[in-house]
Amino acid sequence: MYTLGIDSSTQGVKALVYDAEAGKAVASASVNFGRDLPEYGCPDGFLTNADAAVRQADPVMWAAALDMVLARLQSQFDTSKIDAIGGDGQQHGSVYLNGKWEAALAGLASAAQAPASLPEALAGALARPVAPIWMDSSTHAQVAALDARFGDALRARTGSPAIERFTGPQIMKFAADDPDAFAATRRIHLVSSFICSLLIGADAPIDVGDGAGMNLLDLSSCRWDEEICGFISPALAAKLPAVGNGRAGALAPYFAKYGLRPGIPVAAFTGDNPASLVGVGADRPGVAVMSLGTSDTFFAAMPTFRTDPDGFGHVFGNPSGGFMSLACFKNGSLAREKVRAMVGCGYDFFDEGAFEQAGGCGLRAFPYFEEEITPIHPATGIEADFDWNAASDAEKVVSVVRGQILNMFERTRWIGAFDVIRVTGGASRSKGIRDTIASVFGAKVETLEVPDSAAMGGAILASRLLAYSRKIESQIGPMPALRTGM
Ligand code: XUL
Repeated sequence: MYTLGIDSSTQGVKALVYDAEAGKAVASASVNFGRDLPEYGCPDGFLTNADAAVRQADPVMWAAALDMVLARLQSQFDTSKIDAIGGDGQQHGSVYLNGKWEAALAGLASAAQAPASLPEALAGALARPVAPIWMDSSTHAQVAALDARFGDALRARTGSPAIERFTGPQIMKFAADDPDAFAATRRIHLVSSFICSLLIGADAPIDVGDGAGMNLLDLSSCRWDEEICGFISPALAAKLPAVGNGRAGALAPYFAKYGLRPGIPVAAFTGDNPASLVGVGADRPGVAVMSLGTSDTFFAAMPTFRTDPDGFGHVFGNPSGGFMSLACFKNGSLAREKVRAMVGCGYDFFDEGAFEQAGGCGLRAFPYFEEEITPIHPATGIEADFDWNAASDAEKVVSVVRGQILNMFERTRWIGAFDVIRVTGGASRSKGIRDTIASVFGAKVETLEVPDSAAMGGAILASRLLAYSRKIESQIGPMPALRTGM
């Protein structure tokens, strides 16, 4: 049984084929927005904007990347062998579709009138040409309004306080800034449910893992919170898709051009972090995961609902049932890349050499190139507690990594103490970073052979869906109950 996991992330899209019997990936393909789709003007995954708080992407680029990654996959794997599809998207980002969206989906679902490409299918169907992504922090006013109205109840109901990048405040800002375009919006999707909708040629549900990143979902009932939605806009509820995990629909005929079999089941897509939780095998309590990507995230499965008393962390749905905790640090890999460019060194030095030279220096520096979210801190550049300019290259590298990991330790104590931390994402290749994590957290650090943990999680969710529908549940453990809401 082969399943496909698709990860639509900040900087690109990955497609991974998973052999469920062997429990491993057998093929993969990727597309990088900056390198492969430069015509969309998003070298790091977002459009340049004079306002550093505004981070938006072109959703058509995500669709074009889906076409491209499936074509690439087809050139190296017999895609007709794939039996089910699952996947994920970068969290919080939102796509605004108008009245033509339904026809666009119908085109993908019809073998007769299939469009030439996904961007062609989407032509004229966007109510808003841009999609705000998780890096956006331009919604201070909306966060303040939600705080004033709901206070702690927001955290108790949705798992997070009002947060700038979360979709609810983003929708509220759009409704205020462009009421006409908001009125023309028929459907609002997350990145995950948008990609899943294209695949099934119908509106896909928003899953509980990703839906929890909106400030709109009541986690106890898994339904949209009518009061919060109504406060954001009385017109909002009708624009949201259903909430639901499990099967989203069947693969649309359009995708036959990539050798895939139309009709195979597609699981509801989730957020990249909930997908990674599944992909690294940490969807049962006991193990924490550190994902070192564009953002650095720290998360773990959580059996009982508990929120961060300091208000920086979040609770999301765990696609395997129950909840997961998460803390997200915006200055992750892009910040490390900036420091590497400042020092002018290669990965050998950044990942290991610097730590051999200055590992015990005890210095700390915090890289605030982007406005930080955990904790909230303005984009001030490097903040060091020593003379940065007089420091050696090795001290610069080591102090920044130490600063990042110490901050992570401090801000994740509410989640609990862990004996084992599984490290994933590009930067997990660095021995220096792994050793720093082990000493700061006092934990055993495990790396995984799964570099694409989110895509892997999507593929695993697809394989569970398939196994469930084939009634072999007893061989793989219980499937989470299907949860659907408004
Ligand atoms: C999580 C978050 C990021 C994005 C992109 O809250 O904002 O981790 O999911 O990876």
